[in-house]
Amino acid sequence: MESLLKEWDGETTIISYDKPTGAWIFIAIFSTRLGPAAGGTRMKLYSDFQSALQDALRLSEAMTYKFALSGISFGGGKTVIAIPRDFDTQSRHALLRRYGEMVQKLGGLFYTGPDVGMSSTDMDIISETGSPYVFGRTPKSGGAGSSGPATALGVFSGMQVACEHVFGERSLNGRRILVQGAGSVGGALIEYLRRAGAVVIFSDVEEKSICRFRDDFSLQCISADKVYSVECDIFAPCALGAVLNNKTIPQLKCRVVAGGANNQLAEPEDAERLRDRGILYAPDYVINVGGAMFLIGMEAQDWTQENVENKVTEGIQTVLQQIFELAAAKNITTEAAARQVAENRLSFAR
Ligand code: PPY
Repeated sequence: MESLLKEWDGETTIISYDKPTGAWIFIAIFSTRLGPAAGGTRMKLYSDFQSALQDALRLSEAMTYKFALSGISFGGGKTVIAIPRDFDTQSRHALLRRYGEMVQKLGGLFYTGPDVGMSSTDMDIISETGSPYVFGRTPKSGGAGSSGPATALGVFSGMQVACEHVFGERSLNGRRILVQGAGSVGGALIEYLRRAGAVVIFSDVEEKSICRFRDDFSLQCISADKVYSVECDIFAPCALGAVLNNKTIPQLKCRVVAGGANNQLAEPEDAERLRDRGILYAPDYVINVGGAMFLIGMEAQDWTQENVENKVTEGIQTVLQQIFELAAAKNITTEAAARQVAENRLSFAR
């Protein structure tokens, strides 16, 4: 744990052990240079304490770049709630309320919202004690609801720019696109892609999503063991993190990776592995910012749905274009280019 924290370049990490449930809570605040830190709360089972902490630290850094690149005046943070193996779901409500109290005590240093393992209903509960520092409540409770469709719109828009860069045209018509994870982001993305005339194939482990897209939409469903080796134009990871690694990258048969999941690269070297294979990678924190823009825009900036859609589309396309051009001009990876643009904006704000 000591080395993880020593090597991390962020500002503050708050670690709390929730005795009644045995859950660990990590609130990582990477940067408040552009404003109070904001980022979702992720709740899941981790193999160990270290990997939970590491997830929080890395995700909070990505949030910092995400806001810097999208022009939203927030810093980057993230919470991981690592539940124990024998977690009693009955105790979930009380745990979320205690977590809300922690957020409340931070007094506006950190704002949160949903992430993996969290729903708008969970945000309602956290908000009972954590208000007004909670984004993404249900519309019934005054929130903007699910951010999945806005994230998907951003990924869709980013794919068009990636296609222009690689194939010379923005259109996704006829492109073969593999969506990994057909949940709230992947599912909405599939709908955008189908409307644009793309040939969509997908993979998922949830029976409900498989039934919906394979049986009702007649899409080809790829089994989990083949997902990295299927031939396609674009691979869109919309589920797990670390799916781009030294095992999977050599198998890929795509020209572009562009998806909604956070932390897609297992380690920094994977950006080079992708480039060496001639695959254009749209950095995750650039292309998946639509959800955060939606929640913050609708709930804190008085944007309309139409404002959100325009800003998500234009914002992501402009920045992504700039990053692809910089990467090509300087012969660096798109990940390095994104970092340069983000760091530049961060230092400018200082
Ligand atoms: C993410 O985009 O990864 C998030 O965590 C979304 C978010 C960001 C800020 C507030 C609420 C949710």
